[in-house]
Amino acid sequence: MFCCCVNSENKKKFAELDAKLAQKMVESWRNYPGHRRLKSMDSIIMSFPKLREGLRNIRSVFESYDNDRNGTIDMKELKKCLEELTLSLSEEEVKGLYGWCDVDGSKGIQLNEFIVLLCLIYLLAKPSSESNAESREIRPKLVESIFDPIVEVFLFLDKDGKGKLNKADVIKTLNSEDYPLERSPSHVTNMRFEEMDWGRKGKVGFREFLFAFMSWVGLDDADDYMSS
Ligand SMILES: [Ca+2]
Ligand SMILES: [Ca+2]
Repeated sequence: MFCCCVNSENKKKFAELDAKLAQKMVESWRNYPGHRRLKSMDSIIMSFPKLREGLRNIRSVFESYDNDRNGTIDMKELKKCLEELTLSLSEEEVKGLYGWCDVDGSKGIQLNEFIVLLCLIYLLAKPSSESNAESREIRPKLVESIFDPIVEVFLFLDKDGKGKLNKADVIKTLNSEDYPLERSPSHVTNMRFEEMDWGRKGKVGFREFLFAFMSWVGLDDADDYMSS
């Protein structure tokens, strides 16, 4: 019984975090102009090698916190990491983030989950507009240069700026170009969307998008993950 309560409590916590993130995307869509410069999927795909390289660079950060070198970040290692990023989060918040990003339930944060975790912390700590509040910076150079372009891709696909991707818009955008991952008809773009749409709700938030995106750009670990 107790266990069920904890789970539903967690679910509520994750839903709150997802809502916060969606709100952040709505604000970014309005306040940051970067995504309006993107014209087509083609131009986005041209940037995949650079993005893949950037994401790979996070591996060294990951390894520096994986003290026992077992390939996953456990709760203790994560706390150390957050401390060094000078993020003062409560025990509850750390647990929330940990569970929110440990999506495969493997009781540990693997590299791709760690990338998502860093990105979500970066986004949620980022001020809503240029003029707004002071920013809590997380290794700004490394992190910004990697995550900002990925956020722009999400915002490009989010045609109505509501903070979630809807299926019709994504499929339309992917189909309107030569989709170079596979030049195939709509069932492929359907599949691409379904890779992201875990809850089969026809709407995809940034967290789900980011997991799928790492696999699209060809990040090594992400592929194992998506096919497992
Ligand atoms: Ca470890
Ligand atoms: Ca995991």
